[in-house]
Amino acid sequence: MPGPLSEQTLAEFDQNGYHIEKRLVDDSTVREMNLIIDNSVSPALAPVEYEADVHYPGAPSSKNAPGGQTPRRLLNAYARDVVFRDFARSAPVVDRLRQMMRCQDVMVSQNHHNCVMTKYPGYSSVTSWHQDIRYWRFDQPELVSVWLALGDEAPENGGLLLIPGSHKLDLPPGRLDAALFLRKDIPDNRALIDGAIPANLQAGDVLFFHCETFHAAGQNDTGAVKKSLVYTYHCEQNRAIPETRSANHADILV
Ligand SMILES: O=C(O)CCC(=O)C(=O)O
Repeated sequence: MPGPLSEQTLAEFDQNGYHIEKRLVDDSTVREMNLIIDNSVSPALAPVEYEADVHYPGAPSSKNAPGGQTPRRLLNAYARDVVFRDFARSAPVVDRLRQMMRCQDVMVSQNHHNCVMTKYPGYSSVTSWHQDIRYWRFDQPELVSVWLALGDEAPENGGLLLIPGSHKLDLPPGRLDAALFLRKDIPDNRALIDGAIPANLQAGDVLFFHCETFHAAGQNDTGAVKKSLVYTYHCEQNRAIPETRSANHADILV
């Protein structure tokens, strides 16, 4: 098992708002997860969010349009299979989160992410620049997402792009549009976006990123489906605001 993160890696995580850990998950687990996902998409096993549901640029206009049945997220990953649960609560993941969030008791949310993200050739959409905290409601905006690549991820197949250090920005509301995406018509935003880097990942790599780190992703222009398992975590003391979507299902102590 890999050892703890060094002080230098932790300082880089604090500074950049993300950290990539190469090969944190072994090949046989990646294969098992891919098999389960491949058996869950045709027909898509509910609960599912479709590309047509997100209304992002490039998404099919409705579920009846060509490509309208293309899955975007297989929801409730934690409940789908023990292999997904075991990853979510595995020591290499949880120990790193304890270090990054500086607390002993870490919880995984069943309300946010907790899904397998799929990106299909032909019908995938563009996710514009955003912070994941935009729809979440917690006492503190201190959550970390864990993104496990189940195959290669790069800009060509819609892999994530990140803006290093952007979790520390305090942007005035006018820099964001009505849906809380970075407005591209603002020169300062364009300068920010110019500083983005691709999170090039291979199967088994894990990206940890802060909930205020701006990120985006394009369409999948390759011939193969991209699949990633994603969870979001917070410290036990940082609670979801009651009656919000963040508090819909119980968080799980890992
Ligand atoms: O895979 C993508 O298009 C980006 C997903 C994402 O950033 C999100 O769901 O918050």
